[in-house]
Amino acid sequence: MRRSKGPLRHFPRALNRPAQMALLGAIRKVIAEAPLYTPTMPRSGKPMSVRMTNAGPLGWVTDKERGYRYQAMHPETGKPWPPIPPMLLDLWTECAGYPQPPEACLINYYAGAAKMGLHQDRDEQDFDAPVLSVSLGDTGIFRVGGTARKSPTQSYELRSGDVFVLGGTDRLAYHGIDRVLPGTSDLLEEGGRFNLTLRRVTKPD
Ligand code: MD3
Ligand code: FE
Repeated sequence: MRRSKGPLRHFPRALNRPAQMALLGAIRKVIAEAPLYTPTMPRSGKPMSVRMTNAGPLGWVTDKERGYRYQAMHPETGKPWPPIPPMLLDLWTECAGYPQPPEACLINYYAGAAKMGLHQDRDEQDFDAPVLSVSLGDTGIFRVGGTARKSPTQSYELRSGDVFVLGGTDRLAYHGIDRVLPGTSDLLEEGGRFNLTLRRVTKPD
């Protein structure tokens, strides 16, 4: 059994269908300005199977030469990231329990066999702030462990409209997406899964 030192909170179907459709519309507008791109791993240059973009003052990016980092510009267009959709800022206010607004919204898109290996999110300066995740589209099999790579893990199905908040010591838990179950949602006409994560990056002073 995994021991959660918490708080890790799952809000199944926090967003109803109309809210999911509205959020999807907002995300499509972000992607029209800041297209999904294929990130590459530091040093190896191996492409990730997940495509990404961001909204907000800062965005998480990675490439072979400069590795994992936050930056204000899209790596391919050189333009600033579009603003975080107001719906997501409202969701943060309701669910995150953190006084400052998020600075980054990472948008992950999983098509086909895309997955994300077990990792920790530690490119932020502020680990006191939680990470808030929203899933849209096909169900993702999410695995979360402890703060050591070898800790036992627990799996959750992240369905369309689910909100997950990771705070406290779980903020540094290893986690990943084993796979996405095709045909489990009709929200996206093209199929696949979007995951949006809202994050603080800098330490508030
Ligand atoms: C647990 N994304 O973008 S979201 C990521 O579904 C990422 O795309 C996954 O892991 C996805 O870094 C999982 C749920 C999540 C997000 C952040 C976390 C779980 C987390 C941070 C710490 C611990
Ligand atoms: Fe992560």
